[in-house]
Amino acid sequence: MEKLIITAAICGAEVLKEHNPAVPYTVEECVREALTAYQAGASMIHLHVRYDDGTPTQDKERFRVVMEAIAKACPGVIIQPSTGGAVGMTNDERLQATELNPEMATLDCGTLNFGGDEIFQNTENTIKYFGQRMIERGIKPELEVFDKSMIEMALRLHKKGYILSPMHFDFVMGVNGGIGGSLRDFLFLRGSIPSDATYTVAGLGRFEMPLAAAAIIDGGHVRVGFEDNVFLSKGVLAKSNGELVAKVVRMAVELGREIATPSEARQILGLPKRK
Ligand code: KMH
Ligand code: ZN
Repeated sequence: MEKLIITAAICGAEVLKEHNPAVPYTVEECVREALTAYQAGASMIHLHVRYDDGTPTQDKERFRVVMEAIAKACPGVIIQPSTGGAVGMTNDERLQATELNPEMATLDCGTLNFGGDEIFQNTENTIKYFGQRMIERGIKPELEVFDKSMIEMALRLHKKGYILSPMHFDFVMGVNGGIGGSLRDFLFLRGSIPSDATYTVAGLGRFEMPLAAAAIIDGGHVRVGFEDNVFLSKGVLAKSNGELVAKVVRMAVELGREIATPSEARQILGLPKRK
């Protein structure tokens, strides 16, 4: 079985210090959180950026500063900026980090009810536009799917040439408005992707660790972090993203799955070698 790629989604756009005081907003806090995750075994950082007051932004310069600082602190780590941003942002606002030519970026594959009156909008044309941009710039998309229908969309746009093989999916499970977080739902998604595709699973809240266990056993990969879950166990806040990564590492070790280094993760995902 391939080694396990652990992604840390350290920050998100919605989670606040009110939910967990360790949620990072400033550049220094982002570096601190990325470093705890990297030292614990994460080979990839899924990154949103915020202004110092916690307001989400997709500002290119903010991304540049945070990405450079994380790259310096965590040599070799794969940095995967979000093109999802936050609800209500325009496409071009969301795409700014692609101008920095990251190795990877997220590509959200459908529209989602996001609670209350909020809609996370990704029309077919938006997905095509983002896919085309990533092909032009040699960025490997992580295909964020919040439901089975979004896998169908990704496969359709793959056939039309907007997404290249081998595809890499992120099953984001248990989001209000998306698919649930049960093992049955996981198997449904997992059985719906092409045989040459890779996947990671990001379970929201209480679904995070059970779905991590399922992916570890299945040969998939795992995403954890404050974007998805702020608790280490029921009622116990994680002190850092690193604590969540360390828990996944312990589970993987117990289940006999080795952890991928960043360069091994690049190989598994078919990314070009970097230092
Ligand atoms: N913050 C959500 C609206 C992504 O990073 O691509 C979108 C999101 C997905 O987090
Ligand atoms: Zn995200």
